[in-house]
Amino acid sequence: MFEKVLIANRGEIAVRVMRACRELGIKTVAVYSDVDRDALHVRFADEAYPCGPPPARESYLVGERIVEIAEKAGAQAIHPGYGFLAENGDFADLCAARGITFIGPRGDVMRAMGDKVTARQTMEKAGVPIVPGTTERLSDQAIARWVADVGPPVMIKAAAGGGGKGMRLVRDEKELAGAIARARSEARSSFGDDSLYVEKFVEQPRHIEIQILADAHGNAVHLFERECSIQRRHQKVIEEAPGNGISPKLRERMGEAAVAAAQAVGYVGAGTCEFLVDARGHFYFLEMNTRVQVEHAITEMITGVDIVKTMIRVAAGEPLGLRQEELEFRGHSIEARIYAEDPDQNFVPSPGQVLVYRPASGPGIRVDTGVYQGARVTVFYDPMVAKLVVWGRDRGEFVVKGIKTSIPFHQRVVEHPVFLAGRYDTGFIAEHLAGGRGDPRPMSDDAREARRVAFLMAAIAAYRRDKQRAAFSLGPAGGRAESPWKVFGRRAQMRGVWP
Ligand code: MV4
Repeated sequence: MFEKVLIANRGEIAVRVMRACRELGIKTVAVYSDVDRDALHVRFADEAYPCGPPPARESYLVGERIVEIAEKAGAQAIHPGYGFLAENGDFADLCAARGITFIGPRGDVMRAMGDKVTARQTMEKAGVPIVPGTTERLSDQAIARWVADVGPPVMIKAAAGGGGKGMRLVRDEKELAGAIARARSEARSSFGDDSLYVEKFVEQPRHIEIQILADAHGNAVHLFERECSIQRRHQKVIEEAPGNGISPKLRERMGEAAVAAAQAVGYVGAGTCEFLVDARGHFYFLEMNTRVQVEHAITEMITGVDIVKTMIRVAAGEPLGLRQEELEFRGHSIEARIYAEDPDQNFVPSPGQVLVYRPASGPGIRVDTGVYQGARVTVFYDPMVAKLVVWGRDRGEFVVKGIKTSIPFHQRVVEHPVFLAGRYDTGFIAEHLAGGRGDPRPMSDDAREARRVAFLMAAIAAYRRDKQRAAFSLGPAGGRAESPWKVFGRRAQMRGVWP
């Protein structure tokens, strides 16, 4: 096992990885930019080294400098967290060339999955169902021919893209030429690679992803699914595990597909296969994330498996020590991502000092955070400051209340009848939450009043649900008379990220 690991990240995930290291008896090394001198991850580490000026391009993304720090500090491995260098195959190669273990899959595996066309080819070969479409980079003419052949609606996607960037929906062939041109130029400027491919558009899809774990000895397992359909502009807002309405049979088939995907590429570490699931319950591979994800914690809550410790162990060459047959999940977990953004002002960033920080706590509640009372939130990095992760016996028991700041938005989501019923797809926010589209036009007074009335009704409905829990219990077990979530949830407050 490693004696010392460098964590090439900041915020809640750096703290999360350091906690795993500590539990494994490993010393931790932090790196920090000039604005992060007093950040939580620096306080949490055994040692810390500056890595450059505030912009990530000049600090957290400078692979060569990070490796030099690891060498100087005597770290045998680097954990990249998520974002920054986490899915950079060249950085993994650089680590390997310098004799440092990159905690994650090999560089060539990351590059193969990072290129969506190569990923689709690989998955098709492995027998994993992909979204119907092309598995080649196409010229404008070839795209036009394919669309003329199968007919709209289609999605034009960038091979170098992912996560919704450089993506265009075409519902009418008349829009095709313009969509291709825009997709190409966006891909060229965002990724320096304008190759495109086409997929059939999947209507009202749900985003279901499977967590996998694999070791260097050929063992691979899946840890069931997460549902991440509640997104705003391709940013996840709320995630759940298990997914809603996923039958044991579908779960098994998706899990087997994800394990086959991992084995096809010789994957080592923690990874996630993203699928779209359509209204008929057909599933299609979308992309593979070759890192630990923000939402890994909800899977940890329902399975009891520590994903971060496992990825460190397998990077050190240890066998997985988990067999698929012995894995099971219990209860239901939901994560709310707390962003330093004002949902009532079109989600503008809200940097400043955290004046009051009172996280929820208690049985079944986990808060992973990168801040503390008195910490400063800057505009330089991702605005996610904390994750509220909760566990309950079933989904009907679950009410999150009293998150006073960053997210009245979460309350609007979790109190919505469609959310409570678990019958939503990726269009939920746009369809059901006024202003959720990030509409730049201010709401009319009438619309605001209508929404106030809607909230009141939702609040009353929620109150009635609490009163008549048995009648409203949505999960299999039937609820208790009093929900613990109400009590603990109300304690969750994070007030005043003031400019
Ligand atoms: C799609 C799709 C429908 N059909 N592809 C968005 C992010 C990127 N990972 C893929 N995305 C989508 N690809 C086809 N062929 C719908 C989406 C999509 C979406 C997917 C998951 C979660 C939220 C979403 C919101 C809008 C669109």
